[in-house]
Amino acid sequence: MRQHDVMMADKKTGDDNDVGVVLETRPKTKRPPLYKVMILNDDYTPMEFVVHVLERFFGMSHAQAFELMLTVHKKGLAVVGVYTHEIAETKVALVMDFAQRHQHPLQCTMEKE
Ligand code: TYC
Repeated sequence: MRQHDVMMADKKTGDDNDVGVVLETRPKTKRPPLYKVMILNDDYTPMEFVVHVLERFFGMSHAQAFELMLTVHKKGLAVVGVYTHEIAETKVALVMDFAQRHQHPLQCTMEKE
């Protein structure tokens, strides 16, 4: 049967084969939203404690940690890492708990990038 004849047959019977299904041509690769984790300066937390926090929870070398601690000390705050929501939330909670247990007022917060 010719294409014209098929179409005419469909028109009469409503026997339509492609009923509005859109097929994906590309796979979805959506990235999750990211969050900056920051630490804030204060007048009381010892420098060595901040360095230890950066090594322990943010995987920095001693030299990297010392440098970033000094940035926070001078500028007031710095981004210490960028993570997905759940990981950022966990880092903030771990740092805040660790600081509180050592009775230091160190503050750690997160913000959408
Ligand atoms: N300002 C603190 C001091 O002089 C050191 C410090 C650095 C505290 C970074 C907090 O996030 C901080 N002892």
